[in-house]
Amino acid sequence: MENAEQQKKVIFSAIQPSGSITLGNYLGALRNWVSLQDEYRCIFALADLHTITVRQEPAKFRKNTLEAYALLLACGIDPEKSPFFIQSHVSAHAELGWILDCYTQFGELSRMTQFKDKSAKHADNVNAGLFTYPSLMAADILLYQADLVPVGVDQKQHLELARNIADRFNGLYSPTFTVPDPYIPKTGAKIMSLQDPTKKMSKSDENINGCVYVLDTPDDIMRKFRRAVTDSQACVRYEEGKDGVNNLMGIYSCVTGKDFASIEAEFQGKGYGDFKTAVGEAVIQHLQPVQERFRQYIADKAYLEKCYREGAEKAEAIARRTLSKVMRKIGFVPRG
Ligand code: ATP
Ligand code: LTN
Repeated sequence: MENAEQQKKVIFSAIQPSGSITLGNYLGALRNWVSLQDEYRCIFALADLHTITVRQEPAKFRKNTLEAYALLLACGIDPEKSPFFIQSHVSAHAELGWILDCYTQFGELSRMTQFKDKSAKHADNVNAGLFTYPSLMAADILLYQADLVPVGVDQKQHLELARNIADRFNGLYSPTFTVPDPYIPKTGAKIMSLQDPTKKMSKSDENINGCVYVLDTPDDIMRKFRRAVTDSQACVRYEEGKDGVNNLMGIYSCVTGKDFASIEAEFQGKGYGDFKTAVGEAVIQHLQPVQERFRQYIADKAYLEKCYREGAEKAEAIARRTLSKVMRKIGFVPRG
């Protein structure tokens, strides 16, 4: 039994508690995490150290973190199966993050599109952390010797950098890190904003109508879908250039399991009004049990604390082992 567990591949992933969790996070990432928990040895984290690369209001940051923790449990993360912790509770992340900064090139970081996007968006606070964010992300992954990292397609570039850093370190010293592969789901890989379907749905978007939150009320969800931007063709068909409709079809497909051909057949001869209402209803129905479980978890602070404390203890044991190995190879004097 123990051996079978050891032979499973390791999965690591994380999400930032930078705001309320969106339907994009849920369909693109969280739902997949849940389904991977039996087949793999999974470790999950809330990447709160990453979150402070954008200025946070302390009380709200704390609340977002606890809510995200409870919501992930509500989505089906099982802390008995998969250690689930808060990144700042395991200091090895910050330590290896610094070390890997010294093995990452300025030029590599300059090419990261998320840095370019976020620095344009927060032009008044283009801090060094925003720039070196991908080496901290590499540290998250490499500490656990992860084989696979499930992420949305927006994180692929960061993952490639993590692979390069791992390869470089292994080449300079000796094999130390497992070189991780991305694990990108086919459906739901990128859910777009309902207001600007050329941009991804993002929890830190200022336009809240573009973004459906997992904890939105049914009325809010319906209102946002009814207002979703489409086109002037009034025809439910998946086609290049129909970004708004394609996105709604993607969402509908994700929550109902129907493929695009059957969705097109279902709405043949119907207008966008009917289609948007159907998508809204399907999403509301899909999220309802998650919302119910969330209310139970968030009311039980003692249970939440027990879970994240135990998660950090389990994660720490693995992370320390990797960090010690790295430090020994570099030539740091052990404290003894
Ligand atoms: P922020 O707005 O703070 O950048 P975010 O909503 O983009 O946040 P992250 O915390 O960066 O979310 O991402 C968490 C996970 O959700 C990642 O695996 C990411 O790939 C995935 N994800 C984020 N947005 C989407 C989306 N619109 N569609 C599919 N997956 C997404
Ligand atoms: N950068 C990711 C969140 C994140 C992550 C990670 C994902 C931080 N550390 C490690 C996978 C593995 C994001 O913004 N989506």
